[in-house]
Amino acid sequence: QSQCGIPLEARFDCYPEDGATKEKCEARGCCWFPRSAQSLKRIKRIRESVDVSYCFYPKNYESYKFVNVSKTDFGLIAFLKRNYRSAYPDDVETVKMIVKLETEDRLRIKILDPLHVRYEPPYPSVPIVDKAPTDFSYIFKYNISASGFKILRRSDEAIIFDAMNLQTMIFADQFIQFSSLLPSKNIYGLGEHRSSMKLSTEWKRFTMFNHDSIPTEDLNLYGMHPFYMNVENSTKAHGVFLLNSNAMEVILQPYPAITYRTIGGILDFYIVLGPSPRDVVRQYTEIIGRPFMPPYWGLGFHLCRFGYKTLNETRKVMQRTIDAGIPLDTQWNDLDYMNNSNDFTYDKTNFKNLPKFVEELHKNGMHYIPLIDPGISASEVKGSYVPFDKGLAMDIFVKNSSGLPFVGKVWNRATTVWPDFTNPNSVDYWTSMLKILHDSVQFDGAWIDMNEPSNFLSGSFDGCPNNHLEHPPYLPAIDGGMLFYKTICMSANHTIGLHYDVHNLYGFSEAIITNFALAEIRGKRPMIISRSTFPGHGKYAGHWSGDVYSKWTDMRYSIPQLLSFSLFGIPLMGADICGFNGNATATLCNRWMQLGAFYPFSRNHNTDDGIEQDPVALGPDVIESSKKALSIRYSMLPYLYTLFWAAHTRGDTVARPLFFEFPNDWITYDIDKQFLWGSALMIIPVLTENQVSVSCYVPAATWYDFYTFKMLNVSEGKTMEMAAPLDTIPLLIRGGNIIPQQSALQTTTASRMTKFQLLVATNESQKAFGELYWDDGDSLNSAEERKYCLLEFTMDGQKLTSDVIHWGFEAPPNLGVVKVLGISAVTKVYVNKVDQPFDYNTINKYLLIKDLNVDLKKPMEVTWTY
Ligand code: MIG
Repeated sequence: QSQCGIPLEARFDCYPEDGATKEKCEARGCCWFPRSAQSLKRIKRIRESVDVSYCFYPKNYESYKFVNVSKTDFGLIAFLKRNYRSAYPDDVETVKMIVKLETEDRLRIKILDPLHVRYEPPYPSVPIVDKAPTDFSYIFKYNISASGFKILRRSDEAIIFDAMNLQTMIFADQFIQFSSLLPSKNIYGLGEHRSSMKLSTEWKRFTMFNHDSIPTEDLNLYGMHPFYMNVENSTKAHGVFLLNSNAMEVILQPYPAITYRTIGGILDFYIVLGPSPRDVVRQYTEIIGRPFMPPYWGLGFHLCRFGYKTLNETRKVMQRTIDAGIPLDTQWNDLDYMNNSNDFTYDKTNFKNLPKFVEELHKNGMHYIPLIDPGISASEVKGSYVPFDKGLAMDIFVKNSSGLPFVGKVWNRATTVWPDFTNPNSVDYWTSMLKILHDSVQFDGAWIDMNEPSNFLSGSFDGCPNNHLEHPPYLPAIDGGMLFYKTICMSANHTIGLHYDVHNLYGFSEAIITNFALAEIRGKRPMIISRSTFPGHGKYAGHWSGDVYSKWTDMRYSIPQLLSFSLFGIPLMGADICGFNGNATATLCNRWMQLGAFYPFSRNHNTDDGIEQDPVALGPDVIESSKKALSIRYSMLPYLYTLFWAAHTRGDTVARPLFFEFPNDWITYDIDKQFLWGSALMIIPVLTENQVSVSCYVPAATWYDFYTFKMLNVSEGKTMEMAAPLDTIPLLIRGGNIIPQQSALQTTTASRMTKFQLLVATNESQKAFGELYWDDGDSLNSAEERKYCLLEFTMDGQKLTSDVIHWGFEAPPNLGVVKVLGISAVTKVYVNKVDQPFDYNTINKYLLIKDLNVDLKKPMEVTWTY
């Protein structure tokens, strides 16, 4: 009994399934302490949430203990043996632990079955390290007479991962459990979920099993990201990634501690040491792959809806948007364009002139993206539908356990089959299918939906076989209460493994193949937005947050969602602006268009059974704020594009939580109603109805109001009320940054031809810095092949200069305007030593130099006197 005296917050659940009793608990060798009737009621009410378990592991519970440890060049290899059985079938008696100190800032700990090959995801393709590092920012500690290990940060000896007592570790065939104590409650990540950005440690369960469901708190959603970042009490940050693709749940409890439960594969942890949040994301994307470079036009505004029904309707909505002067780059179509909802076809009646329409878009510098579903109809007349016939001939479809194509149902297809994107021939298959459509409709990107994969049936027409894969001994708390709920059977087969193991990789594998196919077909940069995701996805595609409601709360939660995907290395992200399900009101859409103008991926889209919600449909107020906010976006595109380049090449984030820039200000750790673009722009959206001001937190720095350029000198972080008239989203520029801008025109194609402007926001020491990355916006591998220009801008005292770091591509437009904020009254200005007329605003204290025409190829210099 003395072994059971454990404080509540440190109790690890020994009976995660339903139906625990004293007898069953003690049979597991665990402690039984029922709690009051009241807490019992609470547990019942919140079904999906967990609580302190009645049944928990005692202090001396020994699962695996070291039997042998040998040092290697890279770390060590150990064997651990289990003393007695767990409650789950097929315990692995002896496990092997490989500790590899991979780089100065990264170590990898793999725990596996030395005698049997178990499933390991083939992608993301992680770096192979063959040179042992000589210096480490961490210490790996173990105690051979005990069982586990600890990882410490070398600089301050902070314990960042403490599994010293592998008390709760279980390694059975279909149940693997692992717990660790964590250094602080500042935990972020663990997607895809709807939650605040900083995750709750109040016995919170995060289930990961890719699933098509309306984003709801506590549900497993479209993607899986078993990665978290933790900011320690010292303000240093580290990250932990568990590379495993099986259905999983992760529990956070108040100690704070984490418990992973996965029902297959192996344990393969990557731990990165930061120490800044920015370093953590860089180190994480070094493992999983850096984000792809989107085409320039992909950063424009996108218009879409389900239910246009005809091309005329599509054209009408697009045209009224353009006529209203709202910037727009890309028109989308949902299922409507297809013939009978069949991929790679178009409706020759209602979308008769689709090929011509797309040609016209191109002539106007615009682009077109259609929806593509992975499910292929298996019920067309034989010989009439190439995607099915050819897929059969190429043996490309996912197979059921009897070796025939697995059959389910999606849309009005009587029967549906799914390509296996892990089949090496799927590249050829998918490329030739996309090409069939592209030969007539020259689309520019792909919107890949339903790739969880989503199925209208649970399994096939007769369900799924009754076996241990479909009904594992432990079921993580997934929506629908069974693994094959609204998806493919777990015992279906893919080239690289069972659906049981690869389910969570389906969307990711489709994104990879679609990326290859589009590059091949178009010879240009692919623009892909996918609903389902997995670590490494950002290297190939972006993401949108699925079927959110047209509600204020959904708009509010889109921000933590966006910021979490920044952490996951998927910066090209956004929610359906104005919401997908339900009907948007004008007041909601007014504010959502303003916020959505600052989603890295900015698209208005909604369901076929909602009212129209394109900005014009909702009236003059929405038109005005859309125009205003999107014009700001378009004027900022050179900056946004440069941020994407920094993400692509350095692993930086684009949309950024405040704590990335202000890690020493702990108040920022909880902030997820405002966010930043890079280091320079703070976005403060209005998230409640009928408000014309918004309360926000402004960390200590020099800031400038975006609209007036008035300086806000914040010496200590504080909460402030910002005016937010209906047509305005509050924005602040942070001193110390130089932002390259252009004029906002109707499309990005037109905007990118306009002269550059530099917005110089001076900091307290009269300094500022900025970069401009510029390429043709659409070629493959521009960054890799050095077909770009890279400029650096530096302001120091009374001087602003530009440096040409690389000039490898046709010139960017000349510089036309320079604004310098936050300086004293100027008496004279020289541009490249030539006297220059200027304006100085004495009220808001900024310098404005207009009508310049400076070639950026040569270093430039602007100086002034006071
Ligand atoms: O609702 O293709 O999330 O954006 O409009 C099920 C129709 C299928 C789900 C996507 C949504 C899209 C819709 N699709």
